[in-house]
Amino acid sequence: MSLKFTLTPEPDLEAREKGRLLFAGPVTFVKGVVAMSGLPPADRLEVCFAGRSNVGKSSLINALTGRKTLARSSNTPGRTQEINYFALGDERYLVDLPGYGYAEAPVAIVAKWQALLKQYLAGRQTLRRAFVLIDTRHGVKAVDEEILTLLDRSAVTYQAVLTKADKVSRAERDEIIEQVKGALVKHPAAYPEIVVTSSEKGDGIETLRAIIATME
Ligand SMILES: Nc1nc2c(ncn2[C@@H]2O[C@H](COP(=O)(O)OP(=O)(O)OP(=O)(O)O)[C@@H](O)[C@H]2O)c(=O)[nH]1
Ligand SMILES: [Mg+2]
Repeated sequence: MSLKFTLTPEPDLEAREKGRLLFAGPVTFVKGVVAMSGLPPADRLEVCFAGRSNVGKSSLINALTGRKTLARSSNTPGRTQEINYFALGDERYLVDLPGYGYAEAPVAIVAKWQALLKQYLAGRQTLRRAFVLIDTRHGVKAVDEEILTLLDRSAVTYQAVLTKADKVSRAERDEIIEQVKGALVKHPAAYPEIVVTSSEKGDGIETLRAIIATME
C-alpha cells in the first residue's frame, strides 16, 4: 500500500557537487514578507519550507547554508512570523514560511496566515517545490494533513522532509517513516521520495542541497 513512497536515494557525485557549489556561494537574507505585494521579483527558482511551528524549518535553512544564525531559530513556537526570503547568489530563493499549528496563536493571525499561504502556494510562478517538514518524533499530525490537502489543490510539487532524526532511535525512526508513508498514500500528488534530516548532525543535508541545486 505505501510501496509508492521511498526514502530519497543518495544523490550521485555530480548532483552532490552541484549542491555543494550552490550552497558554498553567497547567501543573503533578502526580506521578510507579510503580503503578496511584498514578494521579491520572481526572477529565479525558489523552494519553500513549510511545517508546524518548532518543527525545525529555520534550523534546516541554517544547516543547508552552513550559517548558524541566518534564519532565526528558537524554542519559542511561532517565532518566524513572516515569509522570510533568503537568496543563494542569484540562483535560488529559499523561503522560510511561518509555522502553523501553534496553539496559542490568535485566531485572526492564523486566518491571515492561511490566506497568505494559499495565495503564495497558488500564485508564485517560480516556486518549484514545497518541502513539508515533519518532526521525526511525531509523524504526520492533523494540522499537517491540512497543509497537505492545501498543497494537493495547488499546482506545486511538495515533498515530505523528516526533521530532528537525531532525537529518536533507529527503531522509532523507522516506525515514523512507515506512519508518514501511510499518511502520504492519501496524497498521491506528493513527491514519492521522503528525505530524512538532522540539522544537528547533518543527515540528509547534502541530499537536500543536491535536490535544490538540480531542479529545473
Ligand atoms: N536535536 C535537534 N534539534 C533541532 C533540530 N532542528 C531544530 N531543532 C531545535 O528545534 C527548535 C525549533 O527549531 P526552529 O528551526 O526554530 O523551528 P521552526 O520550524 O523554524 O519554528 P517556527 O519558526 O516557530 O515555526 C530549536 O530549539 C532547534 O534548536 C535537529 O535537527 N535536531
Ligand atoms: Mg522558524
